[in-house]
Amino acid sequence: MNNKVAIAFIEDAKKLTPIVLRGNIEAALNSAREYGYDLLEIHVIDPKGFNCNSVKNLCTKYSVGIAAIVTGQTFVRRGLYMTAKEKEIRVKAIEEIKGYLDIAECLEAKDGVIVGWVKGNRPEEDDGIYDELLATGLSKIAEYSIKNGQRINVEVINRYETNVFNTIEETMDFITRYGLTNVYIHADAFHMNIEEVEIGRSIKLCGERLGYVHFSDSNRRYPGAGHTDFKEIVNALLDINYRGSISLECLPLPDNKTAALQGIRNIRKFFLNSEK
Ligand code: LER
Ligand code: MN
Repeated sequence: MNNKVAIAFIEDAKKLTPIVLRGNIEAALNSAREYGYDLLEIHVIDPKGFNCNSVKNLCTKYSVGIAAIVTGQTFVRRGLYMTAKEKEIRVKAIEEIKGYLDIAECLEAKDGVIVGWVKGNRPEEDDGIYDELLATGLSKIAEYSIKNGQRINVEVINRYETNVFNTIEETMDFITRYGLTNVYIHADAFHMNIEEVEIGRSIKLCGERLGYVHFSDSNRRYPGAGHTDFKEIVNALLDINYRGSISLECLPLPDNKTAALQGIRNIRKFFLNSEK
């Protein structure tokens, strides 16, 4: 398997948030290494209070790199999003995302920054300006990301969590329509299972534009604990020569350690079986 394998981490979250590693970041880096992961994906709660240099030293100490920095908490905890009709909220959201990009630069994140829920939601009465707002916001942060040697990955999320793009095709169309550079697709096996007609075909549609991938099963447990056809997913990733990381973002069930260990074991197994 040529891809690095990452595991998601957050300091604290609700019990059923699909993130396995929680708590102290040093303990998380230690666990990531112990379980065999190459990289940590950090859901940073607040970029302002984040001590980048100390995390950098810990990454060296535990020989674990950083895959990506996730911006979702900007929306979840502070209600900021890029498509808000209030300019003040949009400006604050974009400033925060730049803070996440600075962290990604400092930690030399391999895959960049994730823009998921921070895209926000369209109001029922969409008067057509929301695509414009999103495109403007994305080009601002993409421009910033080029300067700091990072990239933007737009996560495609299912309809029950957001109404701004639910399929890969819609997201690809948007990126092409607005000519966005340094903006990549972030595919998540759980969301694809809900929204895509043919998962393999959708992955192939991304080609070089696929920047990042989350793995969890149909029930959002570790890959292999549900009925998602990972063979189809992995074959498509191999077909397009995907070089980004595979990141475990799943429920910590039946417990955190089992999810982490079974997750990486099955991810490696799926790739090994497809590469044969
Ligand atoms: C949300 O369901 C998700 O998949 C996360 O990666 C968003 O941060
Ligand atoms: Mn995800």
